[in-house]
Amino acid sequence: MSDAFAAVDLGASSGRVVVGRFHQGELELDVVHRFANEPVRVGGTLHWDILALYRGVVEGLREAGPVRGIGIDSWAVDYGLIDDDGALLGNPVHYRDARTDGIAERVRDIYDVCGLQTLPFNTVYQLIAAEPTAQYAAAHRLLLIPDLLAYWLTGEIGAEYTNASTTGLLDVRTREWSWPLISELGLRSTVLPPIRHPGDRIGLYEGTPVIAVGSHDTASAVVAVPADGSDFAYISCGTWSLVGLELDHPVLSDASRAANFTNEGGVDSTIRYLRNVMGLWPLQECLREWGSPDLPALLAAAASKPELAHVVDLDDPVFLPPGDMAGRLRKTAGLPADADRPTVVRCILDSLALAHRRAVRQAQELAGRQVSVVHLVGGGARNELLCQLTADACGLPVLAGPVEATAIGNLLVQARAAGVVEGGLDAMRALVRETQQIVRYEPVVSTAWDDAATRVGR
Ligand code: ADP
Ligand code: LRH
Repeated sequence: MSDAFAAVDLGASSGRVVVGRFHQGELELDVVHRFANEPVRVGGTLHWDILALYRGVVEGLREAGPVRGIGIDSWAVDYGLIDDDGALLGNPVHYRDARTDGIAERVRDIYDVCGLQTLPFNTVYQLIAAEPTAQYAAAHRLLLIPDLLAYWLTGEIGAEYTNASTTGLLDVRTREWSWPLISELGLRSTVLPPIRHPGDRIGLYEGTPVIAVGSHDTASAVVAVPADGSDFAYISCGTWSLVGLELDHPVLSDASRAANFTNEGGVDSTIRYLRNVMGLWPLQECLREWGSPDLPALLAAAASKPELAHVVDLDDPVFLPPGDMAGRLRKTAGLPADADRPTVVRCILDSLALAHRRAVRQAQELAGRQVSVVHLVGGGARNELLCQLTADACGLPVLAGPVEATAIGNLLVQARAAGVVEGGLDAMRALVRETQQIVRYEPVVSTAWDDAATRVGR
């Protein structure tokens, strides 16, 4: 088994189990299992297919063979409720479901407590939506998605800190559940399990230790940003683009609140100061509608379209829910109904690069920090056009990769807990730099990006 560990990484678009082997300063990755993550609409509500995901996890762990540890991460904010017997109450609801529409507007501003960007689907708003239901009344515990899967594997209950920091119910200063806020909102404190931290041992699955990692996928991705030093911005680019900086302390100023920047908890007591940008979700949705055409061919065709001819403000919540994405884009961008697919794709990528630029600039202003490079990790690092456009838009070099940063961050935290890797974030990042492929994109500076920013009014 040598020094092998298994990372279970569930993204909103797919799941995978990755085995990482650490040997004499090398890290060899093997994606042993990939599986689809396909939400299901039942009775008007959009759900995750949690049992299909669990099957993918178990099959992947079987493929992984003997390992020294297992770590689980997934997208944030969503949860399952279990009853007194430990049985799951209903299928976890997808954060893009409409049940939280209008809830955030009804609740007092809680930025001073949790330091989070107001997103309609933050757990706190989902719980307020669920509060009148029989299911919530019957709930014994709330388990965030990675904690639910870890519970099924080990029988142990807990709430991993980095993911708990996305709920809106954690106090950003004390890093504990905010009991006063929970009671003020009329939520039941007993459903929230004790907090555990990356590196803690959760329990055993068939004799193998399950280790808490940065179970929020973005927290694990940030661990594996191959930065040298601290003057970098990161973009964790997949279904979402999480764009920001790594800080020692939260920024809770009025300007930060107004710009809707978030202070999420990171590995090793860092703060992930970032903004959720719509990411590759609009592209994913268009591809789904179009019957999954070949992506590289479509991107090549989009690359030959004129730059910045059509841009939209991708942060507009109109793009949040699933369905008829190309139609919404054409309408917002003022594109003719018969605009071809490469034109729509080009509009998405130009607009995404513009949104990246805005968030990178705002993060620096709000945190009072200057960066010299932008690291782009996740599936988006495979999109050469997007990486180049992001460099051009930001006027900064983009270092793209690793694609599987989240799984690598997950593996590194486990390996460190087992004593196989030593040191802090700097040491872990040096290992990523030395062992993974990273591509550099130099910016082509142009005032066209300033004009485009003016056109979308941001
Ligand atoms: P998540 O973790 O949110 O599910 P990923 O980090 O796996 O997302 O990234 C998925 C995205 O990666 C897809 O939406 C797609 O746009 C991009 N991607 C995947 N493969 C390619 C490819 N061959 N070329 C360009 N982009 C790709
Ligand atoms: C990315 C992510 C992001 C959250 C969103 C719900 O996968 O975890 O950090 O805001 O999903």
